[in-house]
Amino acid sequence: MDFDLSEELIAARDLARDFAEKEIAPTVAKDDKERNFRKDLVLKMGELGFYGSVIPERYGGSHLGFLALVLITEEIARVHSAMRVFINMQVGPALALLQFGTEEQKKKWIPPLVRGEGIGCFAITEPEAGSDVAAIRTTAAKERDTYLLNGTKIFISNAPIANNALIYACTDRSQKHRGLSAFYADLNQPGVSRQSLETLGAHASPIGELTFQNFRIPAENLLGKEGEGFKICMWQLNQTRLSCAAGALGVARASREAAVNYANQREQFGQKIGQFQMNQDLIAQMVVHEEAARLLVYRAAWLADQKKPNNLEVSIAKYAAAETAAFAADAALRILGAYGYSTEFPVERYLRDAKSYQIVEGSSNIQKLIIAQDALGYRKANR
Ligand code: GRA
Repeated sequence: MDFDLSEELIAARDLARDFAEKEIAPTVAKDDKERNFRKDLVLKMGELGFYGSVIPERYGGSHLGFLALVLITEEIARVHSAMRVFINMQVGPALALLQFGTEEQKKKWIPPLVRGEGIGCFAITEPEAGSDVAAIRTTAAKERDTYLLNGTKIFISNAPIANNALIYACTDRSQKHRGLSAFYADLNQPGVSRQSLETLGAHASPIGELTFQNFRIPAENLLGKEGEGFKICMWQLNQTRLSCAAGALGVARASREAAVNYANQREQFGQKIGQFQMNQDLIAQMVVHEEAARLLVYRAAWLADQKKPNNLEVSIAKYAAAETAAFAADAALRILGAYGYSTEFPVERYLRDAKSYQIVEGSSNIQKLIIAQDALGYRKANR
């Protein structure tokens, strides 16, 4: 077992840290408050290679691997959780294309995603299909050389601004999950309408609805075969869950750092509040949960880099990191008291952003279901 990071990985991590501290941090409070979409920063992250670490060089990536992806994501999320969502929106579709696309599809769509020029998203969730992916109702009817899409997707990150989308829709409703198919589509076409939504956290990450009304997609945009959509979706979620777990880790770390800094400065009853054991209890728990989550996230990424199955390990990592982020942000707020509750300081943002990790990319309950069913021998997670 080797816990050392290679020089290459350290360089990737430090580049992301430096970028986050110098370019994201100065305006984070304003961007959060004003719900700003920072296209300039999204593009810069592309220029710096943050979307290409798991993509081969021939499609514009650096092929550094999944460990690089999680290191970069953690650094970005530590400074502004909303900004790490863009990494997931570029990397998720790019990886699905890489795994299931034709050579033509890969050449056409992956390089713009890696550069951050073609802003991506993935459209799974619907008003009646959240945790239950097989309940997707959006239809894709084949008409000669096109598919006609009808339906509504909701809570789609990047929906208000994305150029392209990886869309999951039913090509055969009677086949339930086996009747789902995946499509890669240009969203700037007739038949697509967008509606922004406001959420508790991740304010600088636009989110919304996508409604398709006779939205025509060329048949060549089908990813994989008809009926493979559920399989592609589960595969894709396994990648994007990992990236999301790394984001949660960043929020947990930011919360712990804020709590420690404050506890070392603030004096009450004649001493630094770090001297009080009730605060030490919270800080010790934050440290332990964060370290445990980090090891789990790194292990899941390492398995991906070894090309070994990691669905179970990703679910464990995502669950641990999401719960850790929520715990750590809450604990930081308790330690900072009114300064934590105040919108003048970042801890209330950590708490708002942390809550998203218990919901997105498969809620904590869905991860527990996957983990417990594997442990009980009902359904293997790694298959
Ligand atoms: O028997 P079969 O041949 O029909 O195959 C079954 C199974 O073997 C079938 O699918 C297969 N399968 C898989 N194959 C490969 C299932 N899981 C996998 C896998 N991992 N790899 C049906 O399987 P099933 O277990 O009976 O399916 P189910 O009970 O209908 O659903 C399973 C489950 C609950 C895990 C699934 O629906 C799920 O993961 N739900 C959570 C949905 C989710 O994560 N949504 C995320 C939305 S996107 C998002 O949040 C964006 C956030 C952006 C950001 O912040 O980063």
